[in-house]
Amino acid sequence: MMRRMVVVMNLVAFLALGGAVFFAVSAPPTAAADGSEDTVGLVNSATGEWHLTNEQGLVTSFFYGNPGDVPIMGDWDCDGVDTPGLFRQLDGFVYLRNSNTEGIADIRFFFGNPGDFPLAGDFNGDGCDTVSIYRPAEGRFFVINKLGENDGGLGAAETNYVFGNPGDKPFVGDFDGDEVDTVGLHRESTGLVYFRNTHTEGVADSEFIFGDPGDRFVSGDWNTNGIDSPGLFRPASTTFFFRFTNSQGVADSTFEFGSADWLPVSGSFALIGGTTPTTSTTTSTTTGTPTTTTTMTTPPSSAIVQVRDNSFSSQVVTIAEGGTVTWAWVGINPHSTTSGTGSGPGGVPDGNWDSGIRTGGPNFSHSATFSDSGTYTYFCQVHTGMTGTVTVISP
Ligand SMILES: [Ca+2]
Ligand SMILES: [Ca+2]
Ligand SMILES: [Ca+2]
Ligand SMILES: [Ca+2]
Repeated sequence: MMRRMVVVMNLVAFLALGGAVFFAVSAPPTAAADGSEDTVGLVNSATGEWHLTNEQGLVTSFFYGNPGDVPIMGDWDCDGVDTPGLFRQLDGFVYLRNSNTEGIADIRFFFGNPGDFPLAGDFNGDGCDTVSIYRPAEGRFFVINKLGENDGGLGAAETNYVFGNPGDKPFVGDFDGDEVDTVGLHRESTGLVYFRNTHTEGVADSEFIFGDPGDRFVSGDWNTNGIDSPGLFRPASTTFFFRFTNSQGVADSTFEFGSADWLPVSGSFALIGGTTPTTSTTTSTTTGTPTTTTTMTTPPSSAIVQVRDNSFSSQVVTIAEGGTVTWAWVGINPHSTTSGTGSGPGGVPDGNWDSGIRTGGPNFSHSATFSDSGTYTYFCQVHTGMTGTVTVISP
């Protein structure tokens, strides 16, 4: 999708020579912690309605929770899919669900005090997200690496430390790509973003300005390089702004969606299909002028597919006619991306593209440009069952 365009620009420069060619990338791609692109969602906390987007920009909606609950997203059951959680600030109760569907909580427990702010993340890098809290009155984070159960209390935090200034809004992400989530803070009054890369007390490891006063912050891996970076939901224009690096600068991509009073969430939701996003009639928080706009989605001009041990991720990508797909080797085993049917040694190449069998971990990429619309299947010549599809759409 659009969010991927900038990261492949340096790769695309190689492709200007034309066709499917081999090249070593100068900066090796890194596997995302959960192996897929993060997307955003919006929660109407007045009604408990969730609206989650997928990598094609389509929206899935369902109800979960009660009015006023604070929404979070995390991978509570360690299957790589982020699903809803709610924190009821009145009593410190946590309600987690393991699927992106309507239904009751799968996990319930309490943690923290009334007024605490919930945080979801993988704070110890074990592949499972847990719920921790930020206590604004003390500027203190309380981190715990397990979930509670059966309406019980969770006990004391494993780590706690002071970071940041009172009034700033906390967020969670893996800002250095070590697969451990740490915390940051966003100052809504100035757009200051600052974070730490360890769960220890100290000054910010990085700080920069992104966004305008009043923007609502989310973090995520928008370009699947394994590093989380800022996103913002701007209520006045119901638009998300994404930056792909943790540095000062303008947005690398935008996405218009939702309603001004909704709260942003982010994650890897594994949703297929959905409806075209729309923005609803809203009263701008800055001018009071009602505005109505509708957003059309268009296919992206490029996509990156991770070549993993042993799968292509995402297995199905959609791009616009004339676009480019880049396969980035992140696994250790030898693999190929070979157009054709079947898979493994029994696969039948059709000659559209073939990387050949390559080893070398994250030092390899192979790209192909698609000038005609259609559905293209491909496979790994080594591993039976390792297949993928590229769908090319006329703009
Ligand atoms: Ca999950
Ligand atoms: Ca964890
Ligand atoms: Ca980290
Ligand atoms: Ca990233």
